[in-house]
Amino acid sequence: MAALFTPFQLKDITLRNRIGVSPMCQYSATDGALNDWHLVHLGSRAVGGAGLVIVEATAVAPEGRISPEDAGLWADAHIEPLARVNRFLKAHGAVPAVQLAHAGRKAGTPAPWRGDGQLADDAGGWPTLAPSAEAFGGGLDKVPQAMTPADIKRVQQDFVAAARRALAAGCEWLEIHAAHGYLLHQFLSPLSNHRTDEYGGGYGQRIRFVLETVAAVRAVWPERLPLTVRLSCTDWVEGGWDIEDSVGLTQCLKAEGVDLIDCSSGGAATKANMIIGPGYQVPFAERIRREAGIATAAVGLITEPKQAEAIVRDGRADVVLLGRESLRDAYWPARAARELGVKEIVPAPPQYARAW
Ligand code: FNR
Ligand code: 531
Repeated sequence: MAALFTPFQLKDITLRNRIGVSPMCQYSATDGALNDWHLVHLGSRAVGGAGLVIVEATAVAPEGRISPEDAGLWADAHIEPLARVNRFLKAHGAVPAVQLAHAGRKAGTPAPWRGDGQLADDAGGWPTLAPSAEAFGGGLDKVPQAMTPADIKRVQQDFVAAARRALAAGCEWLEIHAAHGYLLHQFLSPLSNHRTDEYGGGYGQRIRFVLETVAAVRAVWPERLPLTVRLSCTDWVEGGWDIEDSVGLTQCLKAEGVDLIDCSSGGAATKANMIIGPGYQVPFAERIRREAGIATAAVGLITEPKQAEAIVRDGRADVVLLGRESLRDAYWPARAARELGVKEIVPAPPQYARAW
């Protein structure tokens, strides 16, 4: 039996298999609202057999958008467009999930095909926020405002309000984005957090914002539904955030009621010594799973069925998330089932039965 196609239960939610679609910005929302593009883009991956479909980084506040066209859950008007997508995902066997995000100092950039750098405040951009008044660099040169205690409380409440909206929209799995150099990661990493108050300085202070935000979200997110966190397990920079920091944080997150860690890396600095290759981040998922005793998702250049099968079979992660491979092949799970000899596990929609 292929481990990749065994169900996975987390709290009251069961994935039909171990394959998830990694959250991927589509830069296609209108004032934060999803539309037909998202329905077809995400819906086709549920039809393709994914057990979990995670909607892209969804901004908890307008100033937290990476691009003006980011998805959002900062307003009640965002609920129904997301609910429409969730209904289709669920109807086709995938667990609907969303990733809540705030871009911090990396906010206000055009979609990759529309330009680079950061949009000027008077040209579609906006003033940005961060733990410290330090620009990311590398073309993202806007100096953010260092967040005041009031800003910190407001953004934490924005995450809580967005979680409530995600629940109202029918999401059954919630991921908090604390990776890729965005706001929560900016607080975690010593490369970006140079505060001198209780949210900065030592490790215990730098993790406070994330722990408080997660605890506040956990308090409104039903106990029966999975709450997960995506971490950049390492900054790939000497003196930056590293895997040992991630193991320690995971133990604190577990105590706050987090059910799974989604193990990514990078994004905190313009220059990082990333070692990239097939499954290059799987060791992080493996280490966190074993040392912190929590479920993990592995992501990063997972492209082949046998590769994905081995990750789950060998207990290196509980779920594998596909990013770009899923963009190349929405029906990857169905293909993987055929290649692994469990074709019957991913039933074709009746409309396609004669082809699968
Ligand atoms: C991404 N990625 C990403 N990550 C995240 O946490 N939230 C997001 O919204 C996005 N958006 C996004 C858009 C696009 C177009 C790409 C290609 C990637 C990162 C993605 O989820 C994944 O972690 C990486 O792409 C590595 O996995 P793959 O692509 O090697 O399978
Ligand atoms: C690329 C990226 C992956 C891993 C580390 C840093 C950057 N992604 C990140 C995405 C946006 C699109 C580019 C998000 O995490 C929202």
